Amino acid sequence: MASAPTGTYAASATMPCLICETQNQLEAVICSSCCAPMALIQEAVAQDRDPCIVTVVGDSNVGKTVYLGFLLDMLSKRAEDFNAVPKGAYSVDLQHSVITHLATRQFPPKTAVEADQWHWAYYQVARHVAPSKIYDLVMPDMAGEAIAAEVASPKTFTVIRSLLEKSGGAVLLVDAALAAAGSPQPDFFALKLMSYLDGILVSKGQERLSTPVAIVLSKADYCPECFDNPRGFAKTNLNRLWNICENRFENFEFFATSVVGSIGFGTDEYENVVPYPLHVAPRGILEPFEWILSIL
Ligand SMILES: Nc1nc2c(ncn2[C@@H]2O[C@H](COP(=O)(O)OP(=O)(O)O)[C@@H](O)[C@H]2O)c(=O)[nH]1
Ligand SMILES: [Mg+2]
Ligand SMILES: [Zn+2]
Repeated sequence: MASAPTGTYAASATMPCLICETQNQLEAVICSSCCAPMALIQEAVAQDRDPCIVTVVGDSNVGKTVYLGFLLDMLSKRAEDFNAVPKGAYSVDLQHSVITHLATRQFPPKTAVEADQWHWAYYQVARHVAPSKIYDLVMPDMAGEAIAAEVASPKTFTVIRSLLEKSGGAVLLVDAALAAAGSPQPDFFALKLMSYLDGILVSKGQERLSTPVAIVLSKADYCPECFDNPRGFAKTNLNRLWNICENRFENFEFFATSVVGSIGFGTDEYENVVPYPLHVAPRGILEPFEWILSIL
């Protein structure tokens, strides 16, 4: 009969999650509480710097996945004077999926609501002008439904709150095409999100909300006037959002973006009319991001 092991049964080593601070087993792949990949934490510990988290938020279907995929792709292709290195192959998955779909003239599929299915990306970004300053960027691609659920009743998706609490900056996507067509939905959703963000930042003890928030008017190819004057477009078509920004946020700016140059319409296998991107012509993708880094 084997003798009982003499070693101690000390709890095996744990590590706090970078996002929600829950203790996880060292060998865990994703955080048991918020589903952030534990590889993030290991990378961050190895860097010995506080990572800079930039969170992309917005309603379902505003274009978060497409925007984030393009942003990461442009950064890793050394756009402007950025130099970005993905840390871990999992970081490339989102970019890979978005670019591959658009190359075959399709938009990527809808992001799953479940947090354990989200793509997370961890990139180290430096600029040629100041190569010694390195930003560790953590950017998850979240589902709009999850963001809406959390904003409507906080603590439904705690990962979203933890992320925003830890974020150095946020990118809020607003569907400019819908707003230009007269729908109040983009304005109300953005207003709710900004007031949610306001609440989080206030509880962090910031009296003046200095966290930079870049408001990205997406799908601006449908309403090109956005590019000429994004602030003017927001004042006219997103007045509630404009007012809360002006009243509560010290650092906010509006940007117009679009990823496609032209769109065709066809039907899918269920006979639904769906848009097909005929050619890719990214505009205004890097500017919001550059602006956030200039404030951090
Ligand atoms: N016209 C136009 N449509 C876009 C653009 N980006 C996204 N879309 C449309 O918006 C839909 C949703 O995009 P997605 O990135 O999945 O949105 P998410 O739900 O916020 O992640 C896509 O399927 C496209 O139909 C763009 O730059 N221009
Ligand atoms: Mg998505
Ligand atoms: Zn966690």
